[in-house]
Amino acid sequence: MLTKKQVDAYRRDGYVKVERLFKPKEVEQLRTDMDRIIQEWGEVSIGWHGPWRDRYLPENERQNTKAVFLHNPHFYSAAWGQAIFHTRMIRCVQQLIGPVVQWHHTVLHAKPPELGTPFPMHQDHPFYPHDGPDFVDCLLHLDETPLESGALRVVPGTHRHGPLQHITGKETAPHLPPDLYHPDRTESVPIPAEAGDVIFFSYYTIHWSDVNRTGHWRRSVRFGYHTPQNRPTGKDPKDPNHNIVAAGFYDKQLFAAPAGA
Ligand SMILES: O=C(O)CCC(=O)C(=O)O
Repeated sequence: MLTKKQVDAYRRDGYVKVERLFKPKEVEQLRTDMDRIIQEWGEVSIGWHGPWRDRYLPENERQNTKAVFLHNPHFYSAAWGQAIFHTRMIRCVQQLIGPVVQWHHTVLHAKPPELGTPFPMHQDHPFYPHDGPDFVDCLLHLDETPLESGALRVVPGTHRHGPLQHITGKETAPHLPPDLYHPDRTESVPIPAEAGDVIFFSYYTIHWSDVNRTGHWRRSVRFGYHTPQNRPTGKDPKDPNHNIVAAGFYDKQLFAAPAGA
């Protein structure tokens, strides 16, 4: 459960961290399974492509970063399937967006040791645009995540701006124009975390993270949840993808209701 203070902080700042929401035993199981998933199914890449790299990394590091990204860990592990319905996490989401909650995605973002990839400033909205504000990203930390490991950083209050124009295209991951939004000019708050901590943030909240410069993995898994009224932009709402109801009941009235109703 979130306290009133935590709910208020989310509404004001667009994010809130809940410490040890996943108990050590739960984290242990998820970590063990994730190790195996990475070993058997994971592929190392440099991370997100795009011109932003020239503005965030020194020349000798620009194309040498490392990342393991992996969608749908529940394709491989029941523990990760059950995590979609993790009672304490879902209760928090309900407090933030309401009683009926749809799961949208689960994705691993792992930064390997030494040069684990950074992420440029962005909102998550352009990655999975929906037509309303009630979309919460939940970043579960599997490892101790000090600042030097590339912890998440957020720009408080930016969720209130709604969707912003991003640089997009075939050659790049969506990111905010560095001339307008860049760590050198845009103040952000770092959120170091422990294993089991979850950071809840709006998909409108501007965030980024730096290189992992430690000798340890920094693995975090993002779960996305939204209200059924918050529909994917440009898609048929009857599209069967991503419609797992994680809390409550999706009744016909909600289907007819517009976003934000
Ligand atoms: O894991 C991170 O540090 C950032 C990930 C991110 O940008 C995201 O989840 O959208």
